[in-house]
Amino acid sequence: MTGLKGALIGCGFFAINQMHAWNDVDGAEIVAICDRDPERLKLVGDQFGIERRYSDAEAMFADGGFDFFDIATTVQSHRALVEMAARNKIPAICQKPFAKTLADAKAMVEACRAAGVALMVHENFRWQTPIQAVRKALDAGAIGTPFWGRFSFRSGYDVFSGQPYLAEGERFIIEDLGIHTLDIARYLLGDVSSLTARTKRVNPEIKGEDVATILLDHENGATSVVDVSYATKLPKEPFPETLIELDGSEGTIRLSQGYGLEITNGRGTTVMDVSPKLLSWASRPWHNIQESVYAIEQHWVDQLRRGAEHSTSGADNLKTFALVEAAYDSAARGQTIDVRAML
Ligand code: NAD
Ligand code: 89V
Repeated sequence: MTGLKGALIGCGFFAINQMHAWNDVDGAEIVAICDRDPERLKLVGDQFGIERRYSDAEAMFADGGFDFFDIATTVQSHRALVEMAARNKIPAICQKPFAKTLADAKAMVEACRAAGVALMVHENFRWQTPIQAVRKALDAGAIGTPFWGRFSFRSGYDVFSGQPYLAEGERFIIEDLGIHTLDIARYLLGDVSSLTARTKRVNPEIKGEDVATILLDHENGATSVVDVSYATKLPKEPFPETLIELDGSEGTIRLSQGYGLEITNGRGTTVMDVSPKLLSWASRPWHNIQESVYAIEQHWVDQLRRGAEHSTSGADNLKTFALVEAAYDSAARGQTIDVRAML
């Protein structure tokens, strides 16, 4: 079967990972790229040998010749670009955060639904090898029915050196990183009915919050805590690991720093190494995220070919995005937010 041809827009910091991963994906290749910054366009075009280069997305669509659109720009342009894909009847992948507001995100999902094209949000953290291992253990019933969880990402890593824009927004850690942690909580413990959040800014050099603690009530009755921080200096830097604790009716799961997975139940305790692979183009400590980029891109191609829904479809991601908005709202008002009422 011939491979799918893709066009990527946004040749910035993270797109390098996306381009490397597309080279590894079975059944797809990138044939055109677009960036309004000529230096980034040249750098990525030359590095990955892409001849078709554009500074304007409309011009790229006018020339056509691609089967899907991979949006790797920052959030400001996401709605316009997803709607452009829908108008042109081209399936699209959109980086997180999906949109600036939940209302925009809903409009983007509706535009693609009405056009009959697939829309997937590049919410890659659930595709990380250690997270998949936890999901597999839960699905196998290793701890019975989970009733409590903690999803924790605490770090002192200088994330601003690679992504300087993160220091400039009114919103920071929940919108950029907590969005992944909230998605993992949903992926492992199910959808959320209400939440309560508290935030703080510790680093005086940035505008937004760099610490957040969020209490989630899941629809199935489980309770969990999502806690994220970029103001936590530890003896051994854990970036970019998500640490997990799950208690269930028949046992416990612990995913600890260094990618150790410990499962305890009536049969005793098993310990596994669930480290991600170091792909040929990857580098530590980012290899965990880089491998998940490859995994989500392969999933995009496989589901598109089957005509099946994507794990992080636009519709699915509305339920994660609502948690981000609810967390900011809860922290601002000091109240518990009814998430179901937002959807
Ligand atoms: P960046 O600023 O380095 O790159 C964005 C690029 O898009 C820039 O080169 C810019 O010139 C270009 N661009 C923006 N709007 C454009 C438009 N309308 N037309 C053409 N070009 C345009 O940003 P980044 O750090 O690469 O982040 C991009 C997105 O990826 C963000 O939404 C970010 O949150 C997300 N991200 C995701 C992960 C992950 O693990 N999923 C990791 C890092 C970043
Ligand atoms: O996923 C992200 O958007 C990145 C990082 C993992 C560094 O927070 O900003």
